[in-house]
Amino acid sequence: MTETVRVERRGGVHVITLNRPEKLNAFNEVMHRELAAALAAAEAEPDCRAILLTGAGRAFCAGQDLSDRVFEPGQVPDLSRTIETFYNPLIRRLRALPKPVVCAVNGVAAGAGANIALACDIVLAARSAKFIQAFAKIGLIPDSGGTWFLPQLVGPARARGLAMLAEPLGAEQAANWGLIWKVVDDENLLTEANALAAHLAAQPTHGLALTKRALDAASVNSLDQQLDLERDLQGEAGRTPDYAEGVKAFMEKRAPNFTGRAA
Ligand code: LHQ
Repeated sequence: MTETVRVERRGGVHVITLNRPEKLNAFNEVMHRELAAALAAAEAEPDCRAILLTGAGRAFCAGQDLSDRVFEPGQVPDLSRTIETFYNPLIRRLRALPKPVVCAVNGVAAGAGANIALACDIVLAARSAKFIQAFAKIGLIPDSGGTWFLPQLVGPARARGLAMLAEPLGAEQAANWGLIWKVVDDENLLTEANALAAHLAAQPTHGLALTKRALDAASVNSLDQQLDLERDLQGEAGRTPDYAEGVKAFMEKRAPNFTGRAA
């Protein structure tokens, strides 16, 4: 147990809970450091084959802790430095993590908190949860990948509305717009998210890691380049023991027993 981030190991799943409920799990530097350490440990531990990220209390995450950000007259803040030091490495780590990351958005997700959720691979949200690109209300731009994720996920018109109006978007509409995977009744969120993460932890982990890489590359590649990438990554997937096991299990009409290993 750490101060601002809780980690529980449940089988092959590391459940990581943002734990500053009195601040709606807003990020200070300690929470950034503890989350980075928890994700690094999940990545390094071979027994960990999926991650579930959620928040303690009634919120998922309210973004940057603004009580850390009250400036004296004449003091010029350096937000680029904060982003370079903390938020960008976090988003890059979530996207590059070679294991599936499920996010259970248990309540409001605002500012960077919303975009950290969108950086995860599969996002479930409680029916009462809301996504708020709160940045415009304090003179900022959507960060933590928001200006990239939003147009990709919901298209340019809705991305502009969300970014410039900073209005709350309910979980159901978020799912209808394609921002997230699924809405779940509040009381079932954690049960369903845990089951999904446990399912993913028993899948061919290396194949899923290669799938993440291919999907992330698609936004900058031409079809030709993407076909070449798929050829290369599929070659690698085909050399994993899980491919051999998957085919064998199919032919033998039994459930596969995947190890998740690369080779
Ligand atoms: C908070 C916060 C919070 C501190 C609620 N901080 N205390 C990156 C680079 C560098 C710098 C700048 O930022 C960034 C990225 C960003 O994330 S910028 C965007 C920062 N986040 C926001 O602007 C969201 C601010 N919060 C809100 O708009 C509301 O609190 C939401 C909509 C999240 C929830 O509203 P309510 O459910 O009505 O709750 P509340 O407002 O009453 O908040 C409950 C408590 O949590 C309250 O404290 P109190 O002592 O009065 O009970 C808030 O002050 C505190 N809190 N968010 N970000």
